[in-house]
Amino acid sequence: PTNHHWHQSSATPEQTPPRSQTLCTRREAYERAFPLYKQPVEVGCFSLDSQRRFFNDSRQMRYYVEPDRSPNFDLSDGYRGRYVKRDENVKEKLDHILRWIVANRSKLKSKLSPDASCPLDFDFVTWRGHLTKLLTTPYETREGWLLAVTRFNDTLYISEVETEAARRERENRPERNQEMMYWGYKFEQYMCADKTYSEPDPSGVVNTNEAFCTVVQTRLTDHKLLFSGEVDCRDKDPDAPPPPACYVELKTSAEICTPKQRSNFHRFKLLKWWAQSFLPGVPRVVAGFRDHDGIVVSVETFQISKISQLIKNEYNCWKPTVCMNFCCDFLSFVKREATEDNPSVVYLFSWEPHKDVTYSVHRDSQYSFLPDWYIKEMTC
Ligand code: 0WD
Ligand code: CA
Repeated sequence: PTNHHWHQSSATPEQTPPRSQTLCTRREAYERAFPLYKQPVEVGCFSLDSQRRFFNDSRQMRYYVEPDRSPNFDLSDGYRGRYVKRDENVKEKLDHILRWIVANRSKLKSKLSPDASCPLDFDFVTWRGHLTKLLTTPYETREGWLLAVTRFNDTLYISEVETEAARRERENRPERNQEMMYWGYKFEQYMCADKTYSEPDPSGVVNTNEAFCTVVQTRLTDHKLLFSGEVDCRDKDPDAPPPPACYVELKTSAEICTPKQRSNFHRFKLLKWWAQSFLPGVPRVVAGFRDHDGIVVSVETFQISKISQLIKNEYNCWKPTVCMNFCCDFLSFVKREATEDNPSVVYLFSWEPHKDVTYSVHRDSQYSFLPDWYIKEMTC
C-alpha cells in the first residue's frame, strides 16, 4: 500500500459534504422500503356550521346512503339559486385546529407530564390537505406550493400560503370551472343524509361553509403528527367500525370511455385520492362518474388498500412508498432547519415543479400565522 492509497481512504474535512439547505424532490431518491406509518387514531372532531362558526362536536356529521348503480344525478341542479359559497378570500390558516386544541388540551398528553398539555406531545400540527400536497410532490408537474412553518413550544405548525399562481388562477376561474367545483358538493348532497334514519334531500341548499372535520394522531417514523381533515360522511350502520374506519370519502370524476382516459385516471386521480384518504385512515372512496353535462352515470367504490394493486399495470406509475418517504424526509428537513422556537418567526418552505425545496426566514411578517389568543393560551 502506498501513501497515495492511504490518503484516499481517509476522511478529510473537505470530503464531508455540507448539509444541504435544500431538499431534492426526484422520485428515484425516495424508492426505499415503506416507512413506519402508525394506524391513525381519531382523537376528536369539530364542526363548522352554515356561517363557518366552530363547534367542538359532530353536529355536521352526515350519513352515507347507498345510491342506485346508475343514478342519473344532475350535479348542476341548484347551481343558480340554491348555492351558498364559502368566501375564499378569508384565509383561516390553522385557526380551527388551534381552537380545537385549546378546547381539548386537558385530553392531550404533554411531553413533560401526562397530566398537563403544555408543551404539546406532537412534533407537527397541520391540515391533512397540506400533507396530501407533500405526499404527491414527487409526481406533481403543474402546481408548486408554499408552506409556512413556525416552531412554538417545540411543536412545528405547518400552514399553507397561497402561491401567486394559485391566486391568479382562483381570481380568473372560468364560469365552467366554477360550476364544476359545485358538482362535487352537489354529489355529496345526493349521497348523504343528516340523520341515520333520514334520506338525502337534493331540494335543499348547498352551503360550502358547512364541514365536519376529524382530528387524528399518528406517527410517520419518528414524527408525531396531529392533523385534521374534512370528512364527507360515515357508514350509518351502528355495527360499523369506529372512526376513522367508518368514514367514506366522496368524489366525482369524468366518466372513463377510452384506455387513455383510464390510464390518466390511474396515474393522476387515484394518486390524489389515495394520498388524501390514506393519511387519516379513511378506508374507502365512493366515486360518481359524470358526463360532460354533470350527470352522474355510474357510482363505484374504491378501497384505499386496493388502489396500489389497481395501478400496478400502469407503466411508470406512482408508488405509495415514494410519497411517504418524501413526506418523511421533508418533515426531517423541517425539524433540522426550523430551529428558532418563536411564534413570530416563519420558515417559508417553497417548491416549484422540477426544482428542489428551498426556504427563507421571516420575522414579524405577513406570514406569521399563530394567533395571539393561541400563544397566550398555550404559554404555560
Ligand atoms: O388555508 C388553506 N390554504 C386551506 C385550508 C387549504 C385547504 C383546506 N383548508 C381548510 C378549511 O378550513 C377546510 O375546512 O381545510 C379544511 C379541509 O381540510 P382538509 O381536509 O385538510 O383539506 P383537503 O383534504 O384539501 O380537502 C378536503 C375537502 C375537499 O373535498 P375534496 O373531495 O374536493 O378533496 O375540503 C374541502 C373540499 O370539499 N376543501 C376546502 N374547504 C375549505 N377551504 C378547502 C379550503 N381551502 N379546500 C378543500
Ligand atoms: Ca370529497
